[in-house]
Amino acid sequence: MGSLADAILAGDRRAAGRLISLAESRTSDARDELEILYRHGGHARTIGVTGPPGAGKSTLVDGLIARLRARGLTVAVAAVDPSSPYSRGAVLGDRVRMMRHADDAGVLVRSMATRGALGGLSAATGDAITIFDAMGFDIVIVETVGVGQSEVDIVGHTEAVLLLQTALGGDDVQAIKAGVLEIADIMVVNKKSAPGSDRMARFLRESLHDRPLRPDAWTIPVLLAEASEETGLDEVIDALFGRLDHNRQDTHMSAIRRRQAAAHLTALADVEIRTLMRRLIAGQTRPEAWQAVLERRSGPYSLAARLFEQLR
Ligand SMILES: Nc1nc2c(ncn2[C@@H]2O[C@H](COP(=O)(O)OP(=O)(O)OP(=O)(O)O)[C@@H](O)[C@H]2O)c(=O)[nH]1
Ligand SMILES: [Mg+2]
Repeated sequence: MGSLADAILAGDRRAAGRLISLAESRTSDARDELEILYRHGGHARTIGVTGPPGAGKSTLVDGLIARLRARGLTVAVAAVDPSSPYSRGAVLGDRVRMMRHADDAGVLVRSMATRGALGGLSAATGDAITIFDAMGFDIVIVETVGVGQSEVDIVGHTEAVLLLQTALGGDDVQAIKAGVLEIADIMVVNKKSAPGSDRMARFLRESLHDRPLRPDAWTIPVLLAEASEETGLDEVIDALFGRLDHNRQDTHMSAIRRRQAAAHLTALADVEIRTLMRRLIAGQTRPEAWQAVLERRSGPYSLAARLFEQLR
């Protein structure tokens, strides 16, 4: 034990990739290594980038990498791939686009698998952050499609969340998932040359204005960008650093650290409980219990309750 962790601490990228794969399949081997690495971390600044499919998240992240590198900062990216075959091309596109950083030792991009683990994606994302942080990357970016609660869980691991929107596709504020809106620290209307972008930005600003002041007294900036043309990216970087500086005020930081730790802990515990439950269900060898459900003499409700009692 500890050999993978040692290699990773020495900067071995292949070892990092191996441990992420182990973490994704949630083998217990990963746990001890991650535990070691976690104790070496706590220095990386973490950024979440979320938004609807095709909003330009990867394009924006690519532009951010270049600017962060220009400031002398090292950057690791965990990109959560959508599992639907429909998005496969875009995912490949991610890799191609980010290839321009492929020879840069200060940049590491890793796709996170969405298949396989039992709802373990959020846990694995937290693990990837643990690994990149231990390797000494200054900035860790998590890219994930913002379509549901699981994505909100994923960005919960980060301390600054950038929400990308576009005026395309008829999206409007009402269509933006409330949970994602809750967690956004910076909003960017991307593809700003598209018709309706200004209206969209105004709409966002107005609805944010009507909301109560956040406990951390942070005012959410709404920016416009054209990621593919690299326009508006300096403003996005400034806003991001503004947010990170704001977080440095210790009262905010401790709340954020607690939220991040809670997100990771919840994700890990979720996986453990699910795995245990599946094992219990698979090992439910009393055929009469199944038979009763199949013949509708009893329901899955009482059976589930009984299994849960066993779990307790
Ligand atoms: N016109 C225009 N196109 C853009 C802009 N940003 C990205 N695109 C294009 O939009 C498409 C999707 O961009 P991606 O960066 O892959 O978007 P994404 O949000 O990462 O997509 P998923 O990860 O699949 O959800 C690509 O064809 C980009 O070239 C922009 O600012 N303007
Ligand atoms: Mg993408």
